[in-house]
Amino acid sequence: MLIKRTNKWDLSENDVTPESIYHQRRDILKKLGIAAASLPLASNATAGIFDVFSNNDQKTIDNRRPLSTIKSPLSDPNLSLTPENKITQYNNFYEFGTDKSSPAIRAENFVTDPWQVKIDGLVNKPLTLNYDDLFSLFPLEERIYRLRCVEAWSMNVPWIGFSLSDIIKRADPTSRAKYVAFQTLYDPKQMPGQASRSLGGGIDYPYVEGLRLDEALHPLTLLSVGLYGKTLPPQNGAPIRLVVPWKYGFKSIKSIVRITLTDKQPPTTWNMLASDEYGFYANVNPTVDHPRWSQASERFIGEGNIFSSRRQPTTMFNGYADAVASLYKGMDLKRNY
Ligand SMILES: Nc1nc2c(c(=O)[nH]1)N[C@H]1C(S)=C(S)[C@@H](COP(=O)(O)O)O[C@H]1N2
Ligand SMILES: [Mo]
Repeated sequence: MLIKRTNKWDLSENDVTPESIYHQRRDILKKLGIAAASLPLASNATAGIFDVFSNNDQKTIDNRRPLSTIKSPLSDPNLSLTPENKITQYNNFYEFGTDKSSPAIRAENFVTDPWQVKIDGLVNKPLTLNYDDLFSLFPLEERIYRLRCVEAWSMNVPWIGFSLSDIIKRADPTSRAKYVAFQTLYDPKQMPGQASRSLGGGIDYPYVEGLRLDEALHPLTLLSVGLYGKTLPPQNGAPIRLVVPWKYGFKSIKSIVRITLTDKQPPTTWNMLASDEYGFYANVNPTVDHPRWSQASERFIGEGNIFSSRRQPTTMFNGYADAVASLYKGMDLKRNY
């Protein structure tokens, strides 16, 4: 490829794919009667054929726009990135079905513009952001973070966004504000999982999440509007989603329409569904197992086939202990899981 490499992710898929998979792909193409050389390997047109997570070849419409970003000291440039096609095709977004491959397919036509996010509750200056505000109100930073799902898999993602604290400060919380509640869009016409209990995993929608105010104001807590240099695909929570890198992935609520400052700990979706398995805090902690599986290690989703992804130890607060451990000083982290 003659593309100038300005970023890690400008590597062609060729470069990040082990030889064996590469040849396997050529074989599949041959069987299908497609000349390998005639197709760009990383294009959407071929993605379905090679999708190791699903066995259909439906395309997702890519309306993603490039975003320009500034560097952030909170980004970890040493993390090896999970390939973009895995971040965008192996998802948890139950509003679009419970299979990992469902969101990319079912969210294909999800409308994210126009969009509104309300910031209300215990604030002196309630505000409403429109779609364009999400990309223009604050400088967009790139933050390469670890993402650890409670299901014991992990990815490294180059998110784009701004600190949640920027928006909270603008709304000017009153002294009574102690927590922040988040809500995903409720639109069963667009989100089939909200219209069907079986498709949506039995969750009572809208999906809701919450943080303590000091967690919400921590600079690492990100509102993300993009990844891999472009706006978010719908399956990753377009147009705006939360990212709290030291907590299990389910805290990182997608497609947010409302952020409410409150004086009480807000109800959270997975905690309501199974409170003995999913707590309010949900801090990544290798010493506190899920009742049904160990949290001591995780399957890192990197290059290559998902089933041969390597296992690695899980670290306290997902590797962010130096930055966030002080938030939980004196707390029993086994009880407050
Ligand atoms: N609204 C909503 N937000 C959600 C979820 C969901 O089902 N609905 N799943 C969560 C879970 S369990 C994880 S691991 C992450 C996955 O984010 P990703 O698909 O961008 O990797 O989103 C979280 N946010
Ligand atoms: Mo998750």
